[in-house]
Amino acid sequence: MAKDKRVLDDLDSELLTEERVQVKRPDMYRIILLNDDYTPRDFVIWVLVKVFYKSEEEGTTIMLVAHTTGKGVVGVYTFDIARTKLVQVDNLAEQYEHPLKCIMEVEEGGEE
Ligand code: TYC
Repeated sequence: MAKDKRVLDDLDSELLTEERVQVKRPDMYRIILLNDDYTPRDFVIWVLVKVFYKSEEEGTTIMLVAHTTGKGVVGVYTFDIARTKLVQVDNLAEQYEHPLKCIMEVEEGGEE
């Protein structure tokens, strides 16, 4: 009897609640390169190589897509990385006095 009581006491002292942690992947952000009529093509490619670590070939393709369709997808990043890269593009564009612009949009489908 005394032994049974001890078993029950031990069970009581244990945490019997199951912890359920809801995990959700962070939202991701697409960076879009916008075309304009003034920024030199080579400058656009240079920015894509320097800021986004694209190869010359990838940079050229992305630049040409933006040039011909109005915009081109550069890549998908977490919020902080996307924000940082946008600021870097803005700073380079301002420094070299070109109107080059990128925007970021949320990528739907952050998974549960
Ligand atoms: N349209 C520009 C030109 O003809 C080149 C360019 C391409 C500019 C892509 C911006 O995102 C851009 N000089």
